[in-house]
Amino acid sequence: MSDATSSPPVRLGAFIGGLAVALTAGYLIGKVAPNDPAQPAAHNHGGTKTTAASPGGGHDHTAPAVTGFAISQDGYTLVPARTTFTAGETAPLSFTIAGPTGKPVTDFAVKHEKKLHLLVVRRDLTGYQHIHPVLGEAGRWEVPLTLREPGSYRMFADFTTGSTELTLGADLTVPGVVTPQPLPAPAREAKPGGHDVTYEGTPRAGSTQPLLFRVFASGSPITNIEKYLGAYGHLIVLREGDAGYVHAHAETDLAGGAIKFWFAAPSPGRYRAFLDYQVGGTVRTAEFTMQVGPGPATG
Ligand SMILES: [Cu+2]
Repeated sequence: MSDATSSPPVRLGAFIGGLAVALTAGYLIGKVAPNDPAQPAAHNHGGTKTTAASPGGGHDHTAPAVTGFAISQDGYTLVPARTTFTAGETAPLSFTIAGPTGKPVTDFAVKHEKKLHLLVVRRDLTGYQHIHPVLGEAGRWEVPLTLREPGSYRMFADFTTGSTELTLGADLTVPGVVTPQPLPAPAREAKPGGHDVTYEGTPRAGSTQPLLFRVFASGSPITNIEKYLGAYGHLIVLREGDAGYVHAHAETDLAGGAIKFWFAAPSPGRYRAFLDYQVGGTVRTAEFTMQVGPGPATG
């Protein structure tokens, strides 16, 4: 995952020190509500949502709301059983979601075929994992987790209970010598597992734009993309610098063989986009660095 090609190793202490600066400077992990007129609000995985109010679901072209990725929000608290892991060793990641009464939540709604979606990524946006813990006794979630490289990671638990849709986040730490990776240069092609994946479209800040992803093998388009978790693709976009993110979903149907999303970035800058898709029963993740420009001029 992390071949040290460009950055000198630093001690974890220094790495975390830099993060502490970021924290005091107003660290925010946000989810962005895709401002997508074509998508039902139920597809929106953005931050806190109730079914009654969906500020990101309008037709306006104002900047999409960025909701914070807190460990506790709106009465719900993410409670990890452990947050320190050993590099390269598989260990259980276990946690509960404490509800407003303090007791673990047990009544989760199924969204995209799962009661909870868990994302883990190192803060330099490497080591992305999209995994699905199992709900056990008394509201305890558990999943085997392997963090291959030392560093500071972020876990995001994305769930719905009652009418509240939330994503709570917590830090995970892998002690050791950290080799932070620079964000790769923006590119429109990725090569996950023998495929070539390209995208068309121009992401913009505060403006919903279509993105079309096409999958090729040996130069030929792959047209038998399969549904994975109820959609032809799942797109998570993390912002460089604070890992603020969007979880968009594909349109119901393929668009001329392409996986189509509607995407609105919260601000100009660079992002890392992770496209999960399935072909032949195998889920692959195509990763792209996207350069997001300012939205259209408004008069
Ligand atoms: Cu998921």
